[in-house]
Parts: sequence; structure tokens; C-alpha cells
Amino acid sequence: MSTQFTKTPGWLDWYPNPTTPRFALPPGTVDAHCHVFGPGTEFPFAPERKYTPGDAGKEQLFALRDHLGISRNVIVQATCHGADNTAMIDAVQASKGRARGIATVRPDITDAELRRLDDAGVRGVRFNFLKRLVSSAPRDELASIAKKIAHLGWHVVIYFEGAELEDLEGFFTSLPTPLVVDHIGRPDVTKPVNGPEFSRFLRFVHNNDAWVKVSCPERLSLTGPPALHGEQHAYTDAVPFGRQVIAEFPDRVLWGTDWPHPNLTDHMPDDGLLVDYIPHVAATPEQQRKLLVTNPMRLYWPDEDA
Ligand code: 0GY
Repeated sequence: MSTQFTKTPGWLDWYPNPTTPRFALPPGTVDAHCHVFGPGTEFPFAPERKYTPGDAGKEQLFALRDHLGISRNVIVQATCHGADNTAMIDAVQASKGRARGIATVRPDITDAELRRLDDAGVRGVRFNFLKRLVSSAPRDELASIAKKIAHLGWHVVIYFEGAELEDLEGFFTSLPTPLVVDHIGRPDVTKPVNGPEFSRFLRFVHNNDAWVKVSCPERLSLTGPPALHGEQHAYTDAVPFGRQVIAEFPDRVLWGTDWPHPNLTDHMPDDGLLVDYIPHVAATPEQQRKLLVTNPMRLYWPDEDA
């Protein structure tokens, strides 16, 4: 039986017909953070979801990949699908080796099921601490998941608000896997890049086996200007944060589109212009190659050449 879903009011769909980027992505570029939503008729959204997105299926994701000049994707399970990874796995398998997956799992997951996910291309799980996205994130349950996946060589993707790192840091440090931080740890970009909050974040990355996604300036920025209408200097208030992380940890940074950009209500960025944002944070060809190709290949396709 197929199910029709009504989008959350105010929900913006992804940008149609994105521009061709002026910045040519290096060959082998990996989009290390994107999602698929449904389509809802084929892959119903989870009853416990906090939002109902518009459909954004694998065909559209792969079309964007090809349009922007991206080679590979890491498809992150979105909360609207809960712990039902079917849509994400379907997309990863349809990519014919050009995508990996990050799953959401429950603590009672069996070893056999984890093996099945690993065979399908999953390389990690995501722990989400944003109250607007998940009802709870019990640390004992998450710790038991991390323990179960460690032997597979997987990592844990962590999504939290910058201000909450102080509380979460001890828990993160106790986990037995590498960590991959979403969206530069969501800093408050009105605070100084060398202030206590972002310094804590940089120290945390320095002291742990942690990678950082330099992604989502459109989510972090308060002043814009938005990546729309050909804007080549978008999200200027987020730039110093991306720049700092790339300068300090050139070998542990990743980039992602975050397509189809869940929960944006103010504006929907032109994905072509989001690519043009990259050289503002990764200025040199060496930084760009590491951010876009070498680092994600090492984490997600260690046995393959870009
Ligand atoms: C993102 C950010 C968001 C949503 C999700 O899984 C999700 O629902 O990740 C958000 O609303 O900030 O990474 O796409």
C-alpha cells in the first residue's frame, strides 16, 4: 500500500536547476553529507519524525552529483526516516559503488544486521542531539551502539549545537570509534572564531580522533548574503570558521552539500553557488584536494583510487 504525505508547512524544496559552478571541483570530489527523502510512496517516512519533507529521491541526488561535477556521495540517514534505513540503502546500492551510507540504528540491532548494512556500503552511524530533530538521545543506548559497531571499522557521525559541546564532550571522548562532526559543530557565528566556544571545539578536534565536515554555511550564517542570484560572496559570517578548521586540520576535514537541505525555511540555496563558496574556506589547491578528495577517500573508500 502506498502512502501520501503532506509536507510540513513552510518546508522549502531544493533549488531547481542549480547553476553550473564557476569553481571546478577537482576530479574525484566526494559529497560527504547529503540525504535522500523517500519518495514517500515507496519509502514511507517514520511515524516518529519531526518534519515531513518533500520527496528527494536517489535519481535527483545523482542528477545533482553529475551536474555539479561530484564523483561520489556519502548518504546520511535523515531523521524523517527514523531507524528505517531502506531508502538510504536503496540509494547506496543504486549508485554502483559511488556512494557510502551512514545509518541510524537501535541498540538492539544484531551483528547479522550490522554485517548486512556493512555489505550494502554503510560505514558509520549517526548520533543526533538536536532537540528539534529527535525526542531523546540516551547516552547509555548510544554507547552500546558505538561498542557494537567499533569492530567493523565504522565511525560515529555526531550532530550537536556548538553550545552543547561542553556537556557532550566527555561522552564523545568515551566512544571507541573515530568521530565525524557535522557542520563544523554548529558554531554560533556571531561569536569570535578565537573566543572560548569555538576554541573549545578546536581543542576537542585536536585531542580526539575526530573529523569535521565543513558544510552548511547556509544553516550557520545569520547575515548571508544567501547563495542565490549569482552571489559569489555568500555567507561571509560563516567563512572564518570554515577557514580556521581547514587551516588547523587540513587532513581531517570533509565537505558536503547537505542536499536536499532539510528544514530550511528562510531561503533555499542554489547548490551551484554552494560549490563556489568552497574556495573562500579552502583557498589553496592543496587544501581543496584534501577537503574534497583525499580525506573522504581515505575515510570512505580506503582501498580505491579517486
Ligand atoms: C542536516 C541537518 C538537519 C536535519 C537532518 O536528519 C535530519 O533530519 O540532518 C537540520 O535540520 O539541521 O544535516 O541535514
